[in-house]
Amino acid sequence: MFETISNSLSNAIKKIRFKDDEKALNKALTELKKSLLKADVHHKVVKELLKKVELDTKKNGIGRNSFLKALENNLKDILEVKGKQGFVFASKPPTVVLMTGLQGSGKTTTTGKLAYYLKLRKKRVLMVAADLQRLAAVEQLKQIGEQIGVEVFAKEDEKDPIKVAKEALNYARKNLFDVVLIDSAGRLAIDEALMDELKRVKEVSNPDDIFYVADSLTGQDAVRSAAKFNEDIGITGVILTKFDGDSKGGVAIGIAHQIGVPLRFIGTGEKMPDLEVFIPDRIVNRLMGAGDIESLAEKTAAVIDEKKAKEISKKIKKGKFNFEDFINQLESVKKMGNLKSLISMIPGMGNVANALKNVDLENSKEIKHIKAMIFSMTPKERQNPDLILKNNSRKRRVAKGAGLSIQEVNKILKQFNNAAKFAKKFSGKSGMKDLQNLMSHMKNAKIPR
Ligand SMILES: Nc1nc2c(ncn2[C@@H]2O[C@H](COP(=O)(O)OP(=O)(O)OP(=O)(O)O)[C@@H](O)[C@H]2O)c(=O)[nH]1
Ligand SMILES: [Mg+2]
Repeated sequence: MFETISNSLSNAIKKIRFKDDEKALNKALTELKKSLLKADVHHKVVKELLKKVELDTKKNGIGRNSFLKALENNLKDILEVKGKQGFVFASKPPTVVLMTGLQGSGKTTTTGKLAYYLKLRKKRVLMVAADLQRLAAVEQLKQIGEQIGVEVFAKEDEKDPIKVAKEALNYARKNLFDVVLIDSAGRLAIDEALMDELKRVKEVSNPDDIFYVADSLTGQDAVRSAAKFNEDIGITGVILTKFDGDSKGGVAIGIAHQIGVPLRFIGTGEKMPDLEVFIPDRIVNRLMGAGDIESLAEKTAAVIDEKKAKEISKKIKKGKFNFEDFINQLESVKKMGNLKSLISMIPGMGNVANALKNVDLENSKEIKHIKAMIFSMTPKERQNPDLILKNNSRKRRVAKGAGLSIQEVNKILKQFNNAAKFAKKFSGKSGMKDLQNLMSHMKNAKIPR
């Protein structure tokens, strides 16, 4: 998510050679400035940050460590503003959230992503279709609701979003929902009619949070429009979307500081799991190249059922991992979102994440072939890959069903067999130890100095 900034920062840091003199410090500051501006951080924010880093470094004695410490502390200061972090539940349910933003910024998609995020955390969520401007808006939200299994409150033939919001809240209270997410209408630009409508929806729904959803690709325009929304209706959080695109990331560094409202979430793709909480401490770790094990652990904990995980690891140990397990595991990984953003949370893996930019786990040719093959198998065959391995007529049937050649099927079977063997070996005593060692290293990973 922050590979560009993180990489240019680490390049800047690498170039810094301190010999306790001011000339070296100035050079380091110039490098830092270049990398931040290149990442599109607003120039005023850069100036302020540099000044503080300079002062702090001098105060603690010019040196590489004091420079890095000063950078870390002041980055945290810039990212942290007064307000909530991540999703915060009201003391009395339902927690009501109003989603606002300009047209096409990603409000409806993000409403779905938040609902999915909360559903994985076992919350009962109601999404409210209060965008009655665009013809297909209600339908879009309904489709998302169906896809993630979250109820949508919609009123056919109703033209007044205020009425819809009101009724939705009554419905949510009566039916004991934990969270109500209200999707609102966007406009091409800020206009009175939009603000009036939002003010009235706000009045009737009395939201615990008002999120401003902004397209990170619009750069400083996102900051300006967020400031205007804050002035007019008062927002309590920003969500930046489309971070997976060409966004250089700088908006995320400056926006909270620039408008005085915390950045709460970041959208990193079009799919429902592609949402990340924005927690300043963790982001600074990522920026400084130390990864973000906490977020990674949270993400995996939310989608992996511990009991199932144990069953699978037992099977692996016995060498009994089969195609059915494979499909199930693939589904779990899909729930966690795009591979790139997951890998970038591992310390020191920023570059690997960059290399994976275009890897799509779901749609890669290999995975498609394997899936097609598995879906052409009988349940018995899925549970026991050997059945196909040793029987040519089964092999031919599966190949035909999957639209693959016998050679391709043979290759996949062989790969699967090797992978299962490898997994078995790795799950043995020494393998586990290696893994544990690796995990403890990752947990204790320090910012490289
Ligand atoms: N790549 C990427 N695309 C996104 C992201 N969030 C939203 N989109 C896409 O942006 C487009 C607009 O998203 P919507 O959720 O419909 O936006 P909206 O703000 O509800 O739009 P209106 O209701 O017309 O105002 C869709 O094609 C989404 O798939 C994201 O984080 N990454
Ligand atoms: Mg919408």
